[in-house]
Amino acid sequence: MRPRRLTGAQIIVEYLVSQGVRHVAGIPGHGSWTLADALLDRADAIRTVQVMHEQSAVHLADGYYRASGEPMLAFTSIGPGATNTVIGMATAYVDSTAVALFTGSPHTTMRGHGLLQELERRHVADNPRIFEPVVKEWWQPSRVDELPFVVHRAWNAMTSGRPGPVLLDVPMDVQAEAAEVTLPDPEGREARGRIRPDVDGVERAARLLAEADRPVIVAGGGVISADATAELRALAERIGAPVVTTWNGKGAIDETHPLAGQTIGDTGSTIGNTLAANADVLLSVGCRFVDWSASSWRKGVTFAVPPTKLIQLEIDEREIGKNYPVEVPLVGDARAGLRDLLDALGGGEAATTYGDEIGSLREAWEQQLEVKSGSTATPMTMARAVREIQAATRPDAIVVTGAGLPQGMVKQRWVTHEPRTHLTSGGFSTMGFTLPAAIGAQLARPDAQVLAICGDGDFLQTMQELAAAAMLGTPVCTVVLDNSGWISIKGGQQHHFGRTAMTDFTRNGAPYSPDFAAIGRAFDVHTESAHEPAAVRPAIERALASGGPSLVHVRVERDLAVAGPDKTGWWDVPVPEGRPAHDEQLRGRAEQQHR
Ligand SMILES: Cc1ncc(C[n+]2csc(CCOP(=O)(O)OP(=O)(O)O)c2C)c(N)n1
Repeated sequence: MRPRRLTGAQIIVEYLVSQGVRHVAGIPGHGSWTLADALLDRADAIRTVQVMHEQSAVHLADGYYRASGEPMLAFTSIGPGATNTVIGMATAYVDSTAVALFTGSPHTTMRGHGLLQELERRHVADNPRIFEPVVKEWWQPSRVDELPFVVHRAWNAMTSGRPGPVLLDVPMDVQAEAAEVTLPDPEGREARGRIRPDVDGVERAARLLAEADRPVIVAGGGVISADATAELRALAERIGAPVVTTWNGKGAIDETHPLAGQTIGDTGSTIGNTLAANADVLLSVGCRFVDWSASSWRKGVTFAVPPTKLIQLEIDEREIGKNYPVEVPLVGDARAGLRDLLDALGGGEAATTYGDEIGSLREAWEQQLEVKSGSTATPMTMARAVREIQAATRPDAIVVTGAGLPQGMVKQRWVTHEPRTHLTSGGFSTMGFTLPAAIGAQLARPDAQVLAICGDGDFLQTMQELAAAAMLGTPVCTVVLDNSGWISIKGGQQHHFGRTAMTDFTRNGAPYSPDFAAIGRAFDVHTESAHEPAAVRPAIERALASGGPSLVHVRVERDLAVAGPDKTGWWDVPVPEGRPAHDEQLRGRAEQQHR
């Protein structure tokens, strides 16, 4: 490429264009005026999206990446705009999703002097250090001619190996100054190719799998981000192993496939937990074995490693052996590793001893689900609402959740058919994620039906993004499952402590909710209310048919006996003496795997 005279902001924007980035989202301020100005020049290639809170810009970019595998840029001004994004970056970091964040920074000539919105008492222009635990890498260039190097390093860091968010904190003068630079060609700078596990390990793993009576595959989010779902299914079919999934792994296999063992953990399925706990050989792919998926490592509830022998295929070597001892570590990319395992296994018949056990487990589980999902009561159960929402949508609809009962309910009861259609902040479980991430998913997949399934608490944290959806005309359907409170937290309190505090929304002793339908109308989006089971499906159908953004208000049952997903595993939360779950916690800990 020939040298060109470009400002710092132009270098960034031109690099985005060369990377094929089509959207940036954010809120400008004086700290990013130059970037906003440079974006104006490339409006032909990059669409700018205005959000109403910077947290949402990052969630939007995160949702875009989860839906498409393509990163985009979120941007803010200096100071408060930048710090507003920390929760979004933490969410992306914990779930290993690629998001690039640009923040404005004090002029290099003035930093440390206490510029408007500067954090400088411990170190000049100190904002990036707030982000240190939640970014893969961050840069604060001091000169414009550093930027060509910085942008390709940032892209490489974000997308290679285990993906994750990166931060570019760019001083205002560096954005504005110009230099004669040669833009890097992404072709020559990207870490292309896939890391393959070592051959010995692959052979040992293939032997173990071929000889297993009860092999189980546990698929995490790494399967989906590596686009390894075809290989996963082929391997499962080759060895006859059921596939169970973590929160972020949901979608790694069509949940109607005969080998789909569904989800695991405390709000998983009895199929998943029973199969995983009774495996003789477990192959994990791109999963971290966190407490929520592994029932706080209590032996025999979700996993029993050992005696189960674990083969751990994982791109990040630091995850190997972290939570369970491994029989065979396989450090590598999920897709490449699964292909290698398939090659090593060669042709042949599956020789497992499952018989019709998976089918029987599914039948029993479906009967259990029916109790809440088939309820005809009003107020309706959240389980019934989720069933009705699904009935109104296509099999490839994208569903987004962030926290609370809707997140667990969708994990447990939404039937996911395809990868990248179940998007959830699984690791950080972030209230406020749902709506902005759904807008991002819809931008990435304009033809898809995209549903943001929020609790009232989740929605109230970022509901202002109905304005973003309205301005964009993005046809996201926001469903507010309204139970007048933080009822997941209330349920946990009741279960563990035997009483509840601060979790109901009340006024004069009665449940309180804002008028969500009026909120929808106030933002001028298509609005529906559906408070009986039979009303939900037509309301969602009308909302989706409206062709624009919509809000569907659904009042759901608050009674804890039926409000949430079924508890299928175990979760360790410290409980003080004298509270009901205290002894159970101690017993659980005694049985817990020592890691
Ligand atoms: C940002 C953030 N704050 C607090 C929490 C803790 N938390 C988890 S779920 C939840 C309540 C969710 O309420 P809502 O969205 O109304 O769903 P519900 O469980 O009531 O159905 C809270 C407070 C969180 N996950 N994220």
